[in-house]
Amino acid sequence: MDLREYLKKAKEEGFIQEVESEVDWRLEAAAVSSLANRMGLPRPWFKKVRGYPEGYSLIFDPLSGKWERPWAPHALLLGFDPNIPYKEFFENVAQQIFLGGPVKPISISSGPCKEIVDAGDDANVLKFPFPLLTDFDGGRYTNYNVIIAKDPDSPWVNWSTYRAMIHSRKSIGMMFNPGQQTADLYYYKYEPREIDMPICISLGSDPLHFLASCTPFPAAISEAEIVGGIRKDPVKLVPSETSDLTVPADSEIVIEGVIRPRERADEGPAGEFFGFIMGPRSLMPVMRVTAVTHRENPILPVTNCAMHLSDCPSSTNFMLIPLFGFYKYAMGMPVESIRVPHPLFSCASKIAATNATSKEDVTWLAHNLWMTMLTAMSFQLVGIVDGDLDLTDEELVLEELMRKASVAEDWHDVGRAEGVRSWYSVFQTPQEKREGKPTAKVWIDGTTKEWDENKMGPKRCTYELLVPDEIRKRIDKEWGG
Ligand SMILES: Cc1cc2nc3c(=O)[nH]c(=O)nc-3n(C[C@H](O)[C@H](O)[C@H](O)COP(=O)(O)O)c2cc1C
Ligand SMILES: [Mn+2]
Repeated sequence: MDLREYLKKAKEEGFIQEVESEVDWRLEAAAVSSLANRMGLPRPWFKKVRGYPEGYSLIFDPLSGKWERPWAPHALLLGFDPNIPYKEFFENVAQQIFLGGPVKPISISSGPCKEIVDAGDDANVLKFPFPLLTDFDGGRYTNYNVIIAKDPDSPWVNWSTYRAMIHSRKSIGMMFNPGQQTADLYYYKYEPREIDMPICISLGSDPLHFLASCTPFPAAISEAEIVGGIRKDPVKLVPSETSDLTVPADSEIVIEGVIRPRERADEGPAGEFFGFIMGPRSLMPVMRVTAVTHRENPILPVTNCAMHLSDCPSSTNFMLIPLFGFYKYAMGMPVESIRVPHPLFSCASKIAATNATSKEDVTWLAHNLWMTMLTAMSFQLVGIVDGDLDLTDEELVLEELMRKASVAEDWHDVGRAEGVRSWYSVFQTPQEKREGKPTAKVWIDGTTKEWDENKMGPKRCTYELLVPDEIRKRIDKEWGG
């Protein structure tokens, strides 16, 4: 499925709406999209951007949907009924990844992304309406991207999503954080060897490419092969114009270039999905643009991540799918479902449902849930609840965590003394980071495995349980229930 096909379906489902009135890429487009994010309204697809030709459009957060069911657009994208229950969707995709196996991409000679080719002097990224998202941002950004780079020592091609700031027609500041895979290919391989790193930014191919690119799969795993496995259909790649890299044939826009050794320029700050402006402005590697290719009437995707329900928290939730599959299918852990319940906590919290029956198993699961870089860096709460709980019932989940768990027994401090102190530790201000203040993280055991109903009464107070049948019937009749 390409972006256009998805947008057509998403429009029918009410996830997006076309906006014909002209909008300014300077803050105005993002402001309108913020309101749509806040209210869970269809996300705007701006068809006319000031100063840009007819047909150059800008789509915000195409995969966010409504607050109650933010996974529905993902389900639509993957060919499920968008009304599919969360747990079923989640489990299905995990099975496709872990039981279906990877499918290698295929190379074809050309595709829609080559409809217009601008190389050399003609290459100009300002041809596209990259928006200025917040009043604090250091520049115009691309963040809804698939960044393609190759390991110089093996056939591995990595796809990743990093924010990148447009400097000028042919220069882009890449946010390369050490520890991230393409960043590491540059810092540990290309730069020490004093060679240029070829790089491509693909924008607006199948949105599943984006979801795979922002999911932290292990090094040497090909995101393109994962996508092929989920789709049961190989990704189609075409050669880039100026390097050996291949790019998704269905991309709306491809920006090609190189990152030279020892070159740095400004990047940041930018509004981030943790809910604050992440800076400071710092020196980051620079992509020198060598070519730009695109479809006729290119659609530029972007996420407005600093506030509310954007594609950032929804993709963060997607990232848990392979983790869940790993726990369940590779390690046989008793985990039923995992969710970032963003209507409650945005990206700061992960909740897992488990049928574990011992304190040890719950602890084992909780500790494993911290063991991904993204969680260690940017989450501050892991909650564990009973396996029969529906994690999309946020009110119930919160009740379980806040009322069933004892602060003395079930709240566990993680790493207060040894907390991660990278600049990625989002719950520290820049000042606190400089001063080396520790982070605090907590996990809560909200499971009721030790709850003895004979002694303590029912575990959960529901209307159905507390109000006898005959009274309920009478209420229904007399009070119009
Ligand atoms: C919209 C968006 C923007 C992101 N920007 C960055 C970024 O600027 N730097 C970064 O290190 N990770 C960023 N991430 C997270 C990475 O995409 C994620 O960690 C992914 O695993 C990186 O790919 P890699 O594992 O192949 O390095 C972003 C994620 C999303 C959804
Ligand atoms: Mn990767």
